Order: sequence, then structure tokens, then C-alpha cells
Amino acid sequence: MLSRRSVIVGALAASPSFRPIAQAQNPTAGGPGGDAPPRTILQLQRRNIVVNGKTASVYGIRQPDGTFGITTDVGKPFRVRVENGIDEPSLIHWHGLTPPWQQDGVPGISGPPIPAGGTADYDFPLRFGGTFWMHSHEGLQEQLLMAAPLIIHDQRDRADQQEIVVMLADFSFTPPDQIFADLRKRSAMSQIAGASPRMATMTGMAQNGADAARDLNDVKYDAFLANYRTLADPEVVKVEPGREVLLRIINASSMTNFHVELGQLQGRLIAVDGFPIVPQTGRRFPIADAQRLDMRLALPRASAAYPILALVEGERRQTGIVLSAGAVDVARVPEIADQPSPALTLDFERRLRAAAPLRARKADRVHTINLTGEMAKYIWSLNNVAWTPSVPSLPIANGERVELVMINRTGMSHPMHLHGHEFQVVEIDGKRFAGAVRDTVLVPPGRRVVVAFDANNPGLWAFHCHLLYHLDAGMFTTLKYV
Ligand SMILES: [Cu+2]
Repeated sequence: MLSRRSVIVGALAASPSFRPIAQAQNPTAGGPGGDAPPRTILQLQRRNIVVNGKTASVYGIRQPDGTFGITTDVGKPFRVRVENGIDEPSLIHWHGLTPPWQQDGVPGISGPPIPAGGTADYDFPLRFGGTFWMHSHEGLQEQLLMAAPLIIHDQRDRADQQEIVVMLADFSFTPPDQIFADLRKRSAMSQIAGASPRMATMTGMAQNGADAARDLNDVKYDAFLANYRTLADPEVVKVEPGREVLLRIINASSMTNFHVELGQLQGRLIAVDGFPIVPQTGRRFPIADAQRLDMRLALPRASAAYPILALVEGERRQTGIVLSAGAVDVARVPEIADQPSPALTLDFERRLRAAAPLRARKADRVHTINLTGEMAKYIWSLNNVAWTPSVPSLPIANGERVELVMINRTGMSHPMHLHGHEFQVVEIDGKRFAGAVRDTVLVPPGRRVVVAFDANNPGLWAFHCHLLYHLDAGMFTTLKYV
């Protein structure tokens, strides 16, 4: 893992086509005499949080006034300076946005990481609003909570409506490099034992059901966080009885899918990954790693406390916040649910319809991408190739309608994320439909999911599984066009 990372950086330094982000900017913007709006400063920092009664050193992305991440408006430029205040290189990806490719924040693809103590500037137009997020794409920093909300208001938002952002995360006291080493060791040992159900499903098309259910969570986490807190000491948000609030849920975890459980409240889901859908009402919604859900909640007139929970897929553990409407005592919410939640399926995805679908058009180009792996070495790959910088990019051309056919031939679900473009889910297991527009879609074991996008943002773009250790183990590739 370390060698792959240093290879990338080395290759970059030697390539004249990659320039530091700061140099990729318009040098006059915001300079002396310029009338550009001021930059928002984002500081990458070390900080302490308390989890399960113990202090943990994690990362954070904050403005000088302490605000995590950014809230801004559509149509405004995204003018940001990132100051790297940690003691190692870092680079921040604007998850779900469509910047020029050099500003996408993937080390070795978009540009080199920002050295410790260095800065990088960003300036690009915001084409659409919604709930997005930012996270480090360098090494395993995301596991140490180098992530923050990125909210873009647009005409869907109402100035008088209270907004509540909930950022979910998985947390371990074990250092990420150790987690990764343990995953590799455990895989090797189960190979020797020869009895792992996961192994059996790695070689061929996986079956749904019992085998898959055993493969839900690779990493055993110490805690699950909502806005950096557990249910032992949750964030309690004051809300007004009888009013409607907008809930923006961001799954910023490294490896975990959740079900959002609204309890007594009914949610009206209006967007996924920031993009509007034909609204869906319900009390429970799946959210895969890296995805977002925007929902409106109508609060009853009576005073009450309403836990908003996120149930870990396949486990009894849960996290969340509490909405406190009126004068109420907030009772302790258990961190363990009565029942384990089921695995995420595609049932919900299949019901979603884009409110603003892509224009109907035949694909100019189709890439079939098998999601593959070699469990004995904890190698994850695409079309049986674990990524290295020498892997050729998938070719596409500017102006094309592209379809990516993803077929999961492993025993685990993979949330697949495309950088720099929004895509539409257009097919599940052979059935075409005008599904949600998103940037991350879950492909469960044995399933086939097709997404379509318009190649309208030339450059070199990452496409990968968003599970952090799968990504780092090679489940990654690039698309390239000029
Ligand atoms: Cu994966």
C-alpha cells in the first residue's frame, strides 16, 4: 500500500502534465486589484474527540471560526484555500462536485498532495446545489475523520426552514494502517483454513442470502458516530413542534452502510446524493457508504424527543442524533438495537426516479466493469486488475453518452463512485428504468447495475469503490478524455 502511494507521487512529480493545484488557478483571481470574492479558508487539523470515554486524536476540516466544512450557494464560485496543518501530505476531494479535473483532489490523478504546511487554492463555478461532502483522498486519512459537510443551497431550500446536517462515521482506536494490515492477515489466514464462506464467493458469481450476509462488514469498529458523537452522548438538536425541518444525512464513514431509521416520524425524501428525486415517503431509508439523503420531516405539534438513528448494516449497533421538540426530557437511546438490521438491497434503488433525468439518448460507449477480488491477499480489483499508475484509463470521448455496466463478482457489496460527473442509474439486473441521478451507487454481490453519464467535463477522473480499504487495495481505475 505504501509503495503504491509513493509510486504515484513519484510518477506525478516527473510528469509535466500534472501541475500543483495552486498553479492551475487563474493567477489574477483575487490578486491585488482583483474584485473576486474572498476565499473561504479550510484548515486541515489534528484534534481530539472523546469516544466511549477515551480521548482519540483525529483529523478535522474546519474554517478558522471552527465551522466544519462549507455551506454556500449555487451560482457562487467555489473559492477555497486549503491549508494543510497536519504533519503529513494531504489532499481534499469535493465529493459529488464537478470541478475542472485538476481541482478534484485525488493525489496522483488530479495533482500532487499538499505538503505539510502547504496550501492549495480552488476556484470553480458551482453548477448545482445539494448535499455533498469533502474528504481526504490521501492514504487512509478518511478513517481518521478527515471529512466534513459541503452544503450548497439552491432554489429548493427555504430560508425559514431549519436544516439539520448529520454526518455519519465509523470509528476505531486502531490506527488505519494497522486495520489494513489486519485485514490482509485475516484474509490470508482464512485462505489457509480453507473454510471461509467469503472466499468461496470471491471466485465466482456470489449468491445472495446467507453467504453474502456474512460478508457485510470487514472491519470491527469501536464506535459509530453521528456528528462525531455516539448515542451515549448524542447531539440534541432543538426543533419547533409543528414545524417542518430539512434533514441532510451524509454517510462519511470509511467502510459502513447504514439504514436511517426515523422512528415515529415520517420522512419525505427529496434528494439522493444532492440530486432531486420524485419524492418518496417512509420511515427507513438505506444509505450506502459516501451517499447522502435529503428529507423533509414534519414534526407533530406535541412536545417530544425524536431519535434519528443510523443502523449499521447487518449489525445491532446504531448511532444517531436526537431532535428535541418543545420542553421534553431526552431519554437515553441504546447503542444496541433489538434486532440486527438487514443487508442493504437494491429494492429502494429500484423504486427511485430522478426528478430531472438525463435526456434520453442511446449510449455512444459502454464499458463493462466486473467488480473482482482476490480474498487471500485482500486484493480488490476491477476486471481482475488491481490498480497501479500504469493501468490504462478507460477511454471515452468528449460529448459521448457513456454507460458503465458494473457486475459484482465478489461476496461483498461495493458502493461505486465516479468523480467529476453525476450519473443516472438506468438499469438493474437487465431492467431499464429512469432511476436516480447520483454520484455513488451500491452494487451488491451478484448484481448488475448500469449507470449513464454525459462526458462533459474532460480530464482524468477516478472511478472506484468507496470502501476505503477496497479502494486502497486496488478497486480503482480512471477514465480519461480531452
Ligand atoms: Cu468495495
